[in-house]
Amino acid sequence: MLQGLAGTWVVVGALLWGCGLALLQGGMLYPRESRSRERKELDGLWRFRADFSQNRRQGFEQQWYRTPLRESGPSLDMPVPSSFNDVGQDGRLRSFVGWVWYEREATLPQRWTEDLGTRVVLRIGSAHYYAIVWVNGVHVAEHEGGHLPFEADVSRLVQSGPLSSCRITIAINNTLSPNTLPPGTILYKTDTSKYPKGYFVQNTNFDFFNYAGLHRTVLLYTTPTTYIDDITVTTDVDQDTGLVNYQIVVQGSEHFQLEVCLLDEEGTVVAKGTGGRGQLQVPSAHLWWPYLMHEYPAYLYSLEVKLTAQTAAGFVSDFYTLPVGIRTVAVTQSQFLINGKPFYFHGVNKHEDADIRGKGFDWPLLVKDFNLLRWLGANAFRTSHYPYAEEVMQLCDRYGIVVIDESPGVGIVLAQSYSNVSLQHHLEVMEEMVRRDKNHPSVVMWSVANEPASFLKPAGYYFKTLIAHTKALDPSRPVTFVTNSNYEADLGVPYVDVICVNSYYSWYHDYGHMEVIQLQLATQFESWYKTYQKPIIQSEYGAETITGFHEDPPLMFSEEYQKGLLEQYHVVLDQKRKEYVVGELIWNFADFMTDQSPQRPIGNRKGIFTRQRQPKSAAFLLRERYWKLANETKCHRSAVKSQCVGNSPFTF
Ligand code: BDP
Repeated sequence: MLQGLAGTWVVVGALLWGCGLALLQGGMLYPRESRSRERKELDGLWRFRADFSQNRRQGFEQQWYRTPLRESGPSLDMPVPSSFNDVGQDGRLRSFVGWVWYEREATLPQRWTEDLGTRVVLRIGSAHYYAIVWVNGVHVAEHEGGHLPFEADVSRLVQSGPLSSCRITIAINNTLSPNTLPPGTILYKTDTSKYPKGYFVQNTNFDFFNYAGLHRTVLLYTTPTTYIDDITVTTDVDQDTGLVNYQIVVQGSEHFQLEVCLLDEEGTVVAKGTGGRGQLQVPSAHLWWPYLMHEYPAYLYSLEVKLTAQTAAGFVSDFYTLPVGIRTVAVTQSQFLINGKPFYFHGVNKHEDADIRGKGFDWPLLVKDFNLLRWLGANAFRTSHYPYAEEVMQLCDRYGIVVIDESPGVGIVLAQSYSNVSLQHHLEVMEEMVRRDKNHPSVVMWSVANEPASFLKPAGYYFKTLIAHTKALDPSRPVTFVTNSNYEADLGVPYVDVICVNSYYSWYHDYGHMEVIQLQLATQFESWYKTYQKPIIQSEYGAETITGFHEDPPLMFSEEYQKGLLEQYHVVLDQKRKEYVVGELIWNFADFMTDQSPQRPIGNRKGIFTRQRQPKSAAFLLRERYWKLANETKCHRSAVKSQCVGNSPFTF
């Protein structure tokens, strides 16, 4: 349904029918258990060895994957998921660049190894950065990129003999190059009066520590050999009827039937369909609303898909259930609309980062973060600066936290990083990301990059191509990248749907002069808007703050300065949000680890929470603000003026 909005961009969910993932083969459904599917997580202790040899290639020269790792030398215990950098006491491992080797045995249920109608898949949630995988010494997969899952069908290997276990070896290299995402460079220091022979360092143009390892769950799961490979859902609303468009891809047979059922949260079937594509209609649909925008936010239906196929071995069935939120997203010249209502992003930028585990996935940390977000009254975050774990996205769906889903395109500042090789890789990464996250109602916009040198000549073609490709993959969502370039010089912004701008007034310049913030920020907004007439999000602003430092009058690094700086921004945001500013995301949710430098006192301290998730004074300031903003939205929606009194958080 094409809506006649006056704006620059209109949601066209139905067009997704025509969408084809041009370069990638196959789906990447989250591995869920069902009547036909089992999963076996391989989290826990793995054997580990870093290859400290001069060329870092000893593991390949000696073929460490051929025999158990313990046979080719000493190994360490390494937890998975976790970064390897911070768990040990060896400084060399913390800053290691090159190949590391992980290995573990998996014991397999008898049916998996004996039933030839079972397909066994090895899935790696994230291996940073380049990974090669062997099962029982046989190469099964290679993958480039540290933040997205990849898989290998290992059925043939585990079913080829009387096996009760298999040995999984994963070699991972965290070296970055000008063509990787994010980019980086290796610098050899050849002055032998200063550096030992062969000395090198890895340089990056991003501001977070290049943690590496197996950051997310590694697991084995099964499907029947004829199976549901991919599901794509887009939704729309017609009056009060919810429209759920689905498209299902099946692998393993050409002769099959598909039945789909949509269930509400009570488990009642509200719509049914058959076939590989179709539209389900849900009268009086419960829409998926963001947190604090509705009395019942984040309503999720369940799409149950049943596949039956006739194979040589008889009838097989496969079942997969996908959570579905019915909602629309649209952008006008000055608004961001969710379900046709103006949405104002009041939230944070995050990092996957914590003590000891680095970027390793951790349920307690995740639940704590979501509790903090909801305490804060945040309704949104950006996955700065790479795609986060799938479980994070699932919680966003569940709690109604709106997501700007960002690719690892951070630190694209070298001319070489605009080459065709880089662009091709970036296009593939967008495909992997859209393929993984396309069905999350919480994801309302894709961000293809953060703070690229978008003033460089090749940036125009690069971003035009990248954004067009992302829109072709998913015409149902707007696309952006986050800029810190000058509005007159930026060659990528003409192609975005929403302008996302980062600025650090009175932090990286005009140190200590908070009195200039209002003027500079107003000029920033007005210049961008006059040039493009597109909605604007203040996608980063903030100040470094060491918790417990107090100075009044405020001095830089004190809690008072962080609060004062934020308050200056808020004055202008409050004026401009009445016009075309549609969001504000603080930098950053929590303090996080970076490379060592004189500007980073054990990491970046711009968090409103410490790295251990304790609030600084600014967290209370933002909490008051976000709940007030939420109250306004609620009042706007329901026109219940009596609930708009005061600043205190309301509860539904
Ligand atoms: C911005 C970057 C972010 C940095 C932040 C900072 O987007 O990654 O951490 O600045 O300097 O430019 O704190």
